[in-house]
Amino acid sequence: KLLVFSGTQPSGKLTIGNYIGAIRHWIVMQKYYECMYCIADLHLISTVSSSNVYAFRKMSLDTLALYLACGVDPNVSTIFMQSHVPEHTQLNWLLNCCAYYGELSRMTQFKEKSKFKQDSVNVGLFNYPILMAADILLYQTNFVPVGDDQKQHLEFTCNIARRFNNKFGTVFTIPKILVPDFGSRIMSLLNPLKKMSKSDQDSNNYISLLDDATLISKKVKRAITDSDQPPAIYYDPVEKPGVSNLLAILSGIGGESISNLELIFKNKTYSCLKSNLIQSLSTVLKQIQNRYFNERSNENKLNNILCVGAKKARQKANLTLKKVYQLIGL
Ligand code: AQP
Repeated sequence: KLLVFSGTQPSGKLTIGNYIGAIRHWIVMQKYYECMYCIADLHLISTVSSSNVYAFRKMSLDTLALYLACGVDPNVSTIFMQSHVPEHTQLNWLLNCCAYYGELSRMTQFKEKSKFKQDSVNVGLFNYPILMAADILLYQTNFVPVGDDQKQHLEFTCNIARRFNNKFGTVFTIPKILVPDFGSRIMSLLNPLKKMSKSDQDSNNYISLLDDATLISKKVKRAITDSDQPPAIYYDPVEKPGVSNLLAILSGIGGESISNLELIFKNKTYSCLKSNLIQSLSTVLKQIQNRYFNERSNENKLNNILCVGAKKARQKANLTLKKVYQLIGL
C-alpha cells in the first residue's frame, strides 16, 4: 500500500483552516492508503514559549481527541506523537548536514515568523523545515496532504531527499505533495489577504473547531466581504477575497462545489451567504465537538492510542534510519 504522512502542531485549538486544508482529506485517504498522522509536539516548542509541561501534555491530548472527532480512525491509521519517536531528531541531525543556510533563510514562514525579532528568534524555528523533512522521509512517504502554506517546506523536503540520495545512495522515497485545488488556503476573517492561523493574536480572525454556535455567528457576521453594489457572490480571490473566502469555507465544510454555490447564491445578499455559512459551520462543528468531548474524557484510551502508534511508527522509522546510518558509514 502507498503511504500517506501528515501532521499538525498540537496547539490544542485547530482551526477550520487546518480542517479544510488538511484534516478532512486525511479522513478520505484512510480508505485507500496506509496513513501515518503525527502530532508534531517538537515543532510546537519552536513557536510556543510556555515552559509548562502539563500544558504541553494537555494540548497534545486535546489535539489527538480532535483528530478522532474529525474522523481519524486509530484502528486504521497510525497516530503518534513526534516526541515519542526519537528517530525523527536523529534523522534531523543527518539532514542538517545536507541542508544549506541560504535555502533555509529563504523560507517564507521563517521570514514572517521572525520578522520583528531577528536576534532572539530561536534556531528551532529556522530548523523547522529540516525536522519536517525528517518526519516525512523516515516513513518512505508517497503522499503528503497539506495546505498551501506548507508547499515551500515540502519542496525543500523533496530537494533534500534527492540531494541525500545522490550523495550517499538511494534511500529516500521522493514524496508527492498534495495541495487541494480549493480550500488549501483559508484566509483570515477580518483580513482576507492574510492566511487564517491558529496562533493569530486576534481570535476574531479564525474559527476554532471548538467554537460554539454563538461565537461562530459573531465571527462570521463580522467577516469582511466587500462594498460591491449590487452585491455579487462569485469566486475570485483576487478581486473579491472576502466573499471568495466565505465561499471556500462553505464549500470545504458543506461539501458543495464552489461552482454550485455560485449558482445557489446568484443574486442573493451577503447576509444570506453568511447565514448559510453560520448554519453549516454550527452543524458540522457541533458534531465534531460532541465526539471531541466524548473522546477527550477517556484519557486511558488516548494514551493507549499514542502507545500503540509510537510502537508502530518506531518500527518503520528504524528501518529507514538503519539504512541511512549504513549508507553514511556510521
Ligand atoms: N489557513 C489555512 N488554510 C488551509 N490549510 C491550512 N493549514 C494551516 N493553515 C491553513 C494546514 O493545516 C495543517 C496543519 O498546520 P500546522 O499545525 O502544521 O501549522 P501551520 O501550517 O503553521 O498552521 P497554522 O494554523 O497557521 O498554525 P500556526 O499559527 O501555529 O503557525 C497543514 O497541512 C497546513 O498546511
